[in-house]
Amino acid sequence: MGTVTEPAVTALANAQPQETTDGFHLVIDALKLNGIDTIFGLPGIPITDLTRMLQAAGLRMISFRHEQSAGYAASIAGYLTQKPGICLTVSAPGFLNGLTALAHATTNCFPMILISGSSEREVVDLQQGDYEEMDQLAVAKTMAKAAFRVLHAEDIGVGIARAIRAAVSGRPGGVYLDLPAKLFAQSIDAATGKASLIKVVDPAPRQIPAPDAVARALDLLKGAKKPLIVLGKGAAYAQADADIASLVEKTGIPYLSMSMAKGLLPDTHEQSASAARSYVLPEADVVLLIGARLNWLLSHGKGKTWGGKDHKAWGGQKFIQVDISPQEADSNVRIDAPVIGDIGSCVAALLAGVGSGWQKPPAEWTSAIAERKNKNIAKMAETLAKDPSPMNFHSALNVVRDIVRANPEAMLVNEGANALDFTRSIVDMYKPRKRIDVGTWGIMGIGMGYCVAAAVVTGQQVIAVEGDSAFGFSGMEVETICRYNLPVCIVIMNNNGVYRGTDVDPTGRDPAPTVFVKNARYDKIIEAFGGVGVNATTPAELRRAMEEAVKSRKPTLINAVIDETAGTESGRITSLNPSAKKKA
Ligand code: ADP
Ligand code: TZD
Ligand code: MG
Repeated sequence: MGTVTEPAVTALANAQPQETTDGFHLVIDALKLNGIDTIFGLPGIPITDLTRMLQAAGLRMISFRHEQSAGYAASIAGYLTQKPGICLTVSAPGFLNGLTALAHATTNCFPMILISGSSEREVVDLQQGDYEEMDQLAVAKTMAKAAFRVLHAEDIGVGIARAIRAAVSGRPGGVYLDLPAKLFAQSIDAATGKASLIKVVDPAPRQIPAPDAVARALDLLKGAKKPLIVLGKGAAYAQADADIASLVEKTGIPYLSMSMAKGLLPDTHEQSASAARSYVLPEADVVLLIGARLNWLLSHGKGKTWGGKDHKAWGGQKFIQVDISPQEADSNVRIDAPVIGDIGSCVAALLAGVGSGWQKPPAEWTSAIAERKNKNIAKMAETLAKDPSPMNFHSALNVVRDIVRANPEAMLVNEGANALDFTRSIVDMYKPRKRIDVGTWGIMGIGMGYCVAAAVVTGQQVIAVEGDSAFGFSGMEVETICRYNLPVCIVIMNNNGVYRGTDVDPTGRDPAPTVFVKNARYDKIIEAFGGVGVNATTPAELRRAMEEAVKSRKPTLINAVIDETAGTESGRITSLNPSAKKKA
């Protein structure tokens, strides 16, 4: 600057088209800048062009048949990668279809961002009846960890940065980002646009626990006669696998893995107390919780499960809780030693305090556990060895157990009631973050979305064990699996219904609410899309089909015919089911 500005030259410069960018490109550039490489979604107004442009820009755009599956895929992608999983939907109904998954992500502490296009603000706010009109931001707020809307192209960088930080920092959760239709076409100067983008620095900052909190926890643990460690999916999420394994092994303390923490240490580990769960919970005197909440899945830390006299009474345990959320402690029972921070930092600090001279737990405790455990394992082996006709859950899952043992890198997706509970207890996991399931809500419908995400994110073989009811919630995504040619082997435990297939309508008019078409051939569904369908009526047929699926990596659906009388009402959680007292 500072030289003489000759009028003719200035005019020429002004005549040159100024380089511009628009909302579409800024959204894509902001996501790319932050290392987002995969989007799960479903196109339509106003985001159709965005989906095309994302793909053209080199991001992976995985297009689903229903937003709920896209949302579940995004949520579990977040869990597996520690980067927010992105779900992209259209307005009102598309947004609402994605919202269940957003709430699910928040509930499970998975980082996810639901990005929805929305209709014209001034029309929506005056409720003048726009195309797909809805105040999406207001609706999302109640179910998300945070919710934002961007109105101006210049703010896209900030909007996406805030969404990423909110999703992954502290306790992870679901974040909603509202992008109105008009934003996408807004054009601004390209350099201004570029300068407005933010590459988020340290999106999930470590949170170091206070040394006195760590010392308090170690003191408590040292004095324990019957210590127990409980590993939850927060521990799996944290990716501090080596330190967690060291802590368990150096202290010699028996441990339980919550469902999605299975495999953090191999389920066959000698310190695993899973096969003696009902013995260790009431007996333990000090319990170290790592990334596990004392919610319904742990009977709220009290009641008979924990040795309390009745369902409200506390047992005698003292609790140490390692968690990133300071509000989690005391949510259900007293936490004597909260250790607040990220699990990586907390476990490292505990490990440093444990050192090398740690006194292992008394042999009376560990041998009493081993005795129960061995007895239960032997009993289970007997049941698994039986070969009834038709197959039951045990004889079918004995096959799945072998296939997973032979393929420890494979991802295991699991939903249903009996199909879930039996799989959890029968199929051992060997590596961290390989088992993904119904999570905190016990939700049905995650199945095919999780399969797609697991295959896309990890590139590994996916094995899904699905109740026939559970499968129905997302079954159409079998087309998605075939379209992207993903290495997914779906095994449907077909017992003709919800829990079992034996109910009848006492009036004789309709099918009972819990039963489906008898002897349905789910394997035919995948054949419509070019996948491999197999009807398996024996463990040998199931084994052959699973081995072939894993070898070929072809999309495969196996209809495993299970005795319709084999299941129990609500699987393992029958006690939570209010049953009618009045008898007819
Ligand atoms: P589970 O269902 O396996 O018992 P929960 O979902 O109940 O596990 O608990 C997970 C816990 O882990 C949550 O309380 C959450 O705040 C915590 N958490 C998640 N990620 C981290 C992390 N990186 N560091 C510390 N705590 C975490
Ligand atoms: N809807 C949603 C979204 N989540 C739920 N958990 C349920 C309904 C209720 N539900 C369960 O809790 S398990 C289940 C339902 C409908 C299905 C059980 O039948 P299944 O499994 O065929 O999947 P089993 O092997 O027959 O028990
Ligand atoms: Mg069933």
